[in-house]
Amino acid sequence: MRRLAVATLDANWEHDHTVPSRTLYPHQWSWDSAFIAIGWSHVRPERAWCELASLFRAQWVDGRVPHIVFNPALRVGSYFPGPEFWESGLAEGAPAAATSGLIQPPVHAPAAWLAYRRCPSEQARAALRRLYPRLVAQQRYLATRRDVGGGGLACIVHPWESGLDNSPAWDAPMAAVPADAAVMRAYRRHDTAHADVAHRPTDLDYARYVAIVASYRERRYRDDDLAGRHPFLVECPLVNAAMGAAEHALARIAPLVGADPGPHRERAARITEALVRRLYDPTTGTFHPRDLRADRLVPARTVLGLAPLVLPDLPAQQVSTLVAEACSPRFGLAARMDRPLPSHDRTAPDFEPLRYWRGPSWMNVNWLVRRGLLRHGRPDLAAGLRDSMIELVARSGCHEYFHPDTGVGLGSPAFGWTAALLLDVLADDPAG
Ligand code: 2M8
Repeated sequence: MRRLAVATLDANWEHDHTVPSRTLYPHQWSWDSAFIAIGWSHVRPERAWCELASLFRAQWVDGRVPHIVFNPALRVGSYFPGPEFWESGLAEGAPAAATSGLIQPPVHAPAAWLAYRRCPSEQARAALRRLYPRLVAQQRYLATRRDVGGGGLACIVHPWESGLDNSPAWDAPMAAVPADAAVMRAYRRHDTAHADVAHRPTDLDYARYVAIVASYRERRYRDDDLAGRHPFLVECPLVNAAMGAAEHALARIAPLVGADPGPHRERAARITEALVRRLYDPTTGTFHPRDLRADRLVPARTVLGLAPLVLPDLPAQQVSTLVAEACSPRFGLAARMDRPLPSHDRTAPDFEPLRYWRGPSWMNVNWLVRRGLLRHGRPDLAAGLRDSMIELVARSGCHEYFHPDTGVGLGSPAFGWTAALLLDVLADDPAG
């Protein structure tokens, strides 16, 4: 399995970064690169640092780390929406490279910390030193420019920013975005040429994705006047849990680079407090996204709600209700389990086992939940999850996502973060 994982990463390596998939996603993606760096740290640590460095070279002046960095060597049309759609070059503070204008969950600081822990060396420390101010700027961007709700959390302006593009969590806020599926006749989707249409977001989803980007692009991706104007403004539990976990990781990195860990610890505590205050629903016992435009919590119970488990300072009460939620028939976590957690509540009427983030199992969110379980003293459940993750890839290969019941591989068959995180769980460092 290790050989398969390394071969998958090697095949996706592209001079200074790793593509998520040669066919579906041939450029560099932000949170993919973070997960992939963790995988590289087990086999070729220099590539882990190169991966993170190439991504952060495309950081914007305001601190945002773009969710896609385009490879200029690829032909027009190799991905939709491509650089000609984003027009990042027209925005103030954008880098020389063509990028998107959106972010993804900030899982990079923990990735850098893990890469260092897996293979500490002078070169690794020097790489951390270069990365640290950029990681701090990334956090500052999220905590200031994106605190549209004013409650101490970052808000996402597009479902793509969550990484869980068509999660049922976005159905209610997306329904308010005016769009007509016919808009997509003007564009050519690239994904459906490489993956089954029934396993991907719909044309109506895409019409809305395009409309939301158009609204942000029109103002050159400025964040100063989002409230009241932008069609999608949501506080996501995963993005904010990642932001809190990043402060914890920065507190561990700081002493290594001669910086003060204190402010990171303080910010981490404030983020955890804000998450519980704004996104936790005591009646469901889980976290929900907050739709800022409608000013309410989105009722869907998706795997996003379990993400705050990654916070080491999550209060015991929330830890215990999240573990209960994960162990319920909705997600099926157990010390002995057949399949990893699905991306959506199995018992919900809108659970779709084949359609992308509406049901299938994904390695990265399972990996995050596993780390949370280890943090919070549940090695029994973490072991069950680990076994199920390994078994899934052993049977089906390094697919992008998997049928949550049969384990059949879906999407790209040679997917970067599946390979990378497989390497990490195989190495099994419970101290993380
Ligand atoms: C998927 O998202 C992209 C848009 O960013 C797409 O559907 O084309 C998501 O699964 C996202 O989480 C992931 O980072 C990206 C590349 O793997 O693909």
